Amino acid sequence: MSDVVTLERKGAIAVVTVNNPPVNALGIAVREGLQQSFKAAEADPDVKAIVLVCEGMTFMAGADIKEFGKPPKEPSLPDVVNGIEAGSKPSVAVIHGTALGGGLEVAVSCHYRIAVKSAKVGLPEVKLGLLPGAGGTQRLPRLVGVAKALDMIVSGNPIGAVEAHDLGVIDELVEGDLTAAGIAFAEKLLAEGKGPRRTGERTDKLDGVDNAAAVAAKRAEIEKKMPGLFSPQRCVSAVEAAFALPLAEGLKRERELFAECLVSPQRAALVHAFFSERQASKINDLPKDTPVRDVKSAAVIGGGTMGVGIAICFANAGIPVKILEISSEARDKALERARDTYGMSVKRGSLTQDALEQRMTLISGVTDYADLSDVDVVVEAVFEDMGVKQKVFEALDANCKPGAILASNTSSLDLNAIAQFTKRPQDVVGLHFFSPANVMRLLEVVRGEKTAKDVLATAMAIGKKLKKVSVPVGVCDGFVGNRMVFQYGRESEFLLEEGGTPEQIDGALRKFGLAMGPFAMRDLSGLDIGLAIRTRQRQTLPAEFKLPVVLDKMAEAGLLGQKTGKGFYVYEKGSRTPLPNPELPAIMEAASKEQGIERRELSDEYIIERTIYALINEGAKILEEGIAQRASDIDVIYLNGYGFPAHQGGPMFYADAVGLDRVYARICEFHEQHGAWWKPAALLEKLAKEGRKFADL
Ligand code: 3H9
Repeated sequence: MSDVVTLERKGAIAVVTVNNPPVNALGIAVREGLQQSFKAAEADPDVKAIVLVCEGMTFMAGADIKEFGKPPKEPSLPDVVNGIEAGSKPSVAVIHGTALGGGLEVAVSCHYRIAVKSAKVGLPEVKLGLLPGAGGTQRLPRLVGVAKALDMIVSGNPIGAVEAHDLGVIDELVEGDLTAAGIAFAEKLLAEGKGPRRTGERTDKLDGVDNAAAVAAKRAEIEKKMPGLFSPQRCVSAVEAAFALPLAEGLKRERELFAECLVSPQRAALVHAFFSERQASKINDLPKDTPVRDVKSAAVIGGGTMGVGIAICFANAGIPVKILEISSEARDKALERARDTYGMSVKRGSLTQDALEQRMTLISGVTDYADLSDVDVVVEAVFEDMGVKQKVFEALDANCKPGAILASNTSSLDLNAIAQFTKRPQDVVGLHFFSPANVMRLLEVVRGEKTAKDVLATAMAIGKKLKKVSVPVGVCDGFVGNRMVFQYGRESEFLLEEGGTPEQIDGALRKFGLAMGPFAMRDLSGLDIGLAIRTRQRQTLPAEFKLPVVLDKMAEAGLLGQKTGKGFYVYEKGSRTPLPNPELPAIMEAASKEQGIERRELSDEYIIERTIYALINEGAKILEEGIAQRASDIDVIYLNGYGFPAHQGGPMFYADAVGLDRVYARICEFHEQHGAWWKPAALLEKLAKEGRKFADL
């Protein structure tokens, strides 16, 4: 039939097979092939039923995302699915892997669905700034009811086949050969005299239910949890049409709303985020076939919060891990900490007690480096002090087997210097986890100047095993994420001295979409880290790099963040809700006075420029120096480690969207007004003057 879709007849059953690796996305060739195959099967008098099955790792994972933004090609997916549903012969979709987005829309346009138990189904379009645009918003509510359909479509989260079976999305759970299972199911339908059963014609799940109440509740939830997002409210409007309008009109309404989403800047940003994440794992000078070392066991040095979090990541991936501590008391405490951390997941209901016990069997505690002689990878997570790191790496060098990967979780120290403490710098790499390590998805994989290629490839593979988003970075102070955040933190403090308040600055950045503003974040992590950096900078930086003084004044007043109950905000006992700190205005005024600044009104737009442009300028310097491979890698780091809003695409994508000429011009003004920190990156200047974007690099 076509290269990617084939049609075969097995007795009275036509088998349509899609084979479009890697994920059977519904690009133009698949749409054409599907339409032609179903038409041919419909026209063949010897065919009595049709089975749709996919080759490879998954059922269709959705529309081909690469086609968005390009001129549309016929047949459209809505036309294909409407044609399948209208067919006069019963059709059966056989699902394995994931049936997502357009994939599920194809499946629900078939008259019956069977799936393997491990399969997942969902409509994740909202995560790409879209809504299901090929009938999903009209057909899913007819199968599962409006409330459940709204949950699935607005969250974008898939459900497992067993739940889908309970809900009536899947008719039967099967195992073994997929095509054989599909044929057997179709033959059973024929034997029982069952014909087409069109989802679009059903109304039983829509009738007699207060659908309007479900819609109102979802709208209120979106208003609260996702303000500023473009597509979720439109998802609701589309689902509303499923019960308010006849099918044909509902489908039309869905198309209109889909078209609005398709041209929204948020869609472009979210699709950028999707592809950037996948791109980040590809390293330019590392061939795909670079060998990877075996990693069957691990160790973590240091059983503090970070070390235990890292150990939990290994245990969650099924890799046995030893935690090394300096004493048996500290070792026992680390194991207790791991159990407590898992315990919280049990309390929340995300882990069973049995799973906790099973994972704890993978975590053991040791106090002697000799016990690490057999492990494949070690991650050091001790205090950030070069002297301490030296002792650890010398001990690892003396005790670990040849070929073991020696990783450091340092967030700011020189990895090349750390590697020199061993006689095998080629085996040393940075694995920079973000706190809490068992929760945060980001992993900066730091490549030292001597790190061997297979060690780097293995480090990236470890990240994947631990379900992290791994991004390779080079060695510099703070690597990519923290080096940029220093600039952002400093500028936000300057804004306090210039007239802003924590409430206003945090509020402006939250409106921009950040999960948390800089001051709420500072209070959470404690002011000491920022203070230590400031003190170091004061001793080492040339005089033209002015520094804010507000942190020092706060420390003098004992305002160190949540742990002291007071920081930029105050916190009532046992609460993490930030409340205005009445001591702060006087402190900020004193800081302004000391810096000779007259306080003034700041607009939200100005706050965004001063903080986000500081990130962008540093990001450009990082690119210039080759510390990050590509601008989109920086975006991935910010989206996954720093709460940057995905619908803004990351700082570098945002800069491209604003226009580099505009960003550059503003940075030049800041340079004039605020001095040395704002020296524009040469790369930014060059791109702005050439009318290019970071994405063009
Ligand atoms: C939609 O359907 C709209 C419709 O409602 C209406 C239309 C009118 N297209 O993630 P992986 C690539 S919107 C193109 O690493 P995994 C991916 O870039 C769509 N390419 O694998 C990567 O390429 P490369 C709704 C796609 O096993 C490779 O496949 N659907 C697509 O970790 C492997 O991907 C979704 O949003 C695509 N749709 O996870 C589902 N999907 O190797 C999006 C993947 O060159 N996809 N690629 O880097 C996923 O969630 C995951 O890819 C999946 C597999 C779970 C399927």
